Amino acid sequence: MLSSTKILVICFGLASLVMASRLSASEAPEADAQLARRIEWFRDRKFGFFMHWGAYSQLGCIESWPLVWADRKWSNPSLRTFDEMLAFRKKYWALNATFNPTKFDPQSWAKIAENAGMRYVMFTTKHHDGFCMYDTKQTDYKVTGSDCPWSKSPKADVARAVFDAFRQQGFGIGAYFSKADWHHPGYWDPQRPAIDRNPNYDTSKEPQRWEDFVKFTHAQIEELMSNYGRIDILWLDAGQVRPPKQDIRMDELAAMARQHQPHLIIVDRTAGTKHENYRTPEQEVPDRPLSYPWETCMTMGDQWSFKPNDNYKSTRRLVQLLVDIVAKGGNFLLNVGPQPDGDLPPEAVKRLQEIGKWMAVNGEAIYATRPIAPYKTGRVCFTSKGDTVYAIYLAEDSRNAPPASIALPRGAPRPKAGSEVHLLGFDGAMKWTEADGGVVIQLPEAAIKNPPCEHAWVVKITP
Ligand code: FHN
Repeated sequence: MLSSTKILVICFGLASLVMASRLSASEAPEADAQLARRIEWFRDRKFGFFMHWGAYSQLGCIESWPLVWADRKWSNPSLRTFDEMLAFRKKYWALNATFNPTKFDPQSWAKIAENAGMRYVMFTTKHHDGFCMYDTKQTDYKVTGSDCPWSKSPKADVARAVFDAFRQQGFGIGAYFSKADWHHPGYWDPQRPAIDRNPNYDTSKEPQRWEDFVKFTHAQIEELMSNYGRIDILWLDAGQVRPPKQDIRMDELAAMARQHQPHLIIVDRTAGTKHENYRTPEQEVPDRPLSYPWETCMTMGDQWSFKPNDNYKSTRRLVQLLVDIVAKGGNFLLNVGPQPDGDLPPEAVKRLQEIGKWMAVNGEAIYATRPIAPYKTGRVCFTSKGDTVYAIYLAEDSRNAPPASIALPRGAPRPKAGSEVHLLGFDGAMKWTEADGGVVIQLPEAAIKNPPCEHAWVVKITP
């Protein structure tokens, strides 16, 4: 009789293969197998560092969206007239002429992220505003452009500096790229009013204008796939860019990208096509495990880009989010917006350091684990690695030490005669007793008096 866990693992495996086959049905079977392997690589990494960094960081405003008249209520609420919008756009488009992050030190970013327990990075090579944080030959609106003060720096090609520094620390490398580009005349024609996030002309009536934009986009992706070393994930944002009105020819783009990067994971977000190799719930955690690979992307503060005095989530909240997501089989892509001077905000760094303390004790319950039913019961989340099970108790807000005991109810994974039961970060086996079809695990007095970590405590059950 197959246990519910084994049934789930088989279902997930089949779902992944279905996803892989849907992903690349038109390619050779080995391409499907390669992608399935890469998805498992991704799922093992669990915890990623997302950074939204661009010329907009100088304003401390939301990234790109303050440019959009139809979205001004949430992105630029002080605007009253379209003339004010045009004046704001003039100021925003000129931010490239003052971007000069003299404290930019990607090696220190990579060290901070590594110490936090993060294992892959996702960096904004170009957001919707079209400002390129890499040395593209397709436009002068770029950080290496002669009108940008930072272009004089040896680290002017910011994306290269970030990718090289994080790759040196053993990180997976993710390139965020916006398919929409509000600075390009093939998307927003500067001769016509731009009202919303979409092209401001009828692409079916001006096919050559749209074709110029498609070619520009493919050329930029080809630069990123050819000139920046090994890229593991191409994360394409701006889901409105899709057929029929905004057909960017994803089949062609994906085939080209994989010619340069054969192992590439492509995330054509919200497209629902074979080019969405994993799904990306944003600012939310699904309430149950999903039958396909997924990653929650979430801001540490209120917004993706740098915001002065941002309202960062507590370390306890962030640790417990990570546990909740991983127990449901997902990855956690946590975003911090670097400051315009190139430093990471100190309050964000403090949280990353504290998360790192927790991961140093409990990382084995996170990395390369897979879900196990019932995933979460009460305050206990479960992860598994082979026959080993981790029961992770999430501290109540008022609690700063492990509880005297942890109950694993009937049906939850449990120790059996001969199992070893340990608290991660604390030497010595723990005692457990049968209770109502489940078990109650007693925590040692010494561990309660001197907890191995804060925020969540991990019971490791080895058969
Ligand atoms: O519009 C973008 C937004 O600015 C940000 O980049 C997020 C990050 O996932 N993606 C889009 C909104 O879904």
